[in-house]
Amino acid sequence: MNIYDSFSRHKSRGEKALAVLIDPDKTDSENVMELCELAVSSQVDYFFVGSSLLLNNKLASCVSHLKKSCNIPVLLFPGNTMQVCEGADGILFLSLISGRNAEFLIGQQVLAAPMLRASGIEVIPTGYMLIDCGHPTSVTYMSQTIPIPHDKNDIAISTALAGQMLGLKALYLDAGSGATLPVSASMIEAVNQNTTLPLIVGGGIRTPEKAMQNCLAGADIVVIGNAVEKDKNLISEIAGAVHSLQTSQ
Ligand code: 1GP
Repeated sequence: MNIYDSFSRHKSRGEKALAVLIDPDKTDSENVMELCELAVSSQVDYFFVGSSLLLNNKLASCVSHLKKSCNIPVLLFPGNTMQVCEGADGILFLSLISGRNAEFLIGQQVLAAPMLRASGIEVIPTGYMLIDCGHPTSVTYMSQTIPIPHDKNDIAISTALAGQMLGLKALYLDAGSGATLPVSASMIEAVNQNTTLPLIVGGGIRTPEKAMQNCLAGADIVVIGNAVEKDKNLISEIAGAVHSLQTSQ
């Protein structure tokens, strides 16, 4: 089964999944091994790897360490074309549909497409939607885009619908890494009720309760990054919460 099939299966069966986001700048080979052990024992479903800004040239080695250390699928979650590298299983091929910066809607994708075709990496076309979290984030600054207001569910629905109608295969609602205000359950529910694509939600999720609330609202895949960098034990707690919903639906 390819990765997108597994996304679709989460959606159709109501089986919720957890992705752990890894910032290569903040991870070394020892960290990766420890992280993989925890992730395997907690049955983490995916690793996402990337950042809106990388300061070191450690992406390829991070992906390679992850691949050597466990069998959890590794997906690139790139901030730009410099974060396309071979060795990953797949890539969230992001189009920043909440913004109006052509460079992140289609420009970076044009540059990456030939490399991706040659790499054989599984490409998952993803409508990426930034949601305001009350303060500027690295990704809003780096992409030079304005996020969707936190409480404007109608804009989120319309944007998600447009992404689906344009043929994108997944949607990602992101409040941004370290967001103080995560995407609201009501926005997740609104988008989920108006679209049929696998729905990924991340940004500022720090507790099993919030992860579970997002899943109950309709998120198929919950992403955690920042919180895990501070406390690795959260992986098993949040994975337990997310996966507990599989049997109860
Ligand atoms: C950010 O959705 C991811 O793009 C994860 O956010 O680091 O806040 O968990 P956190």
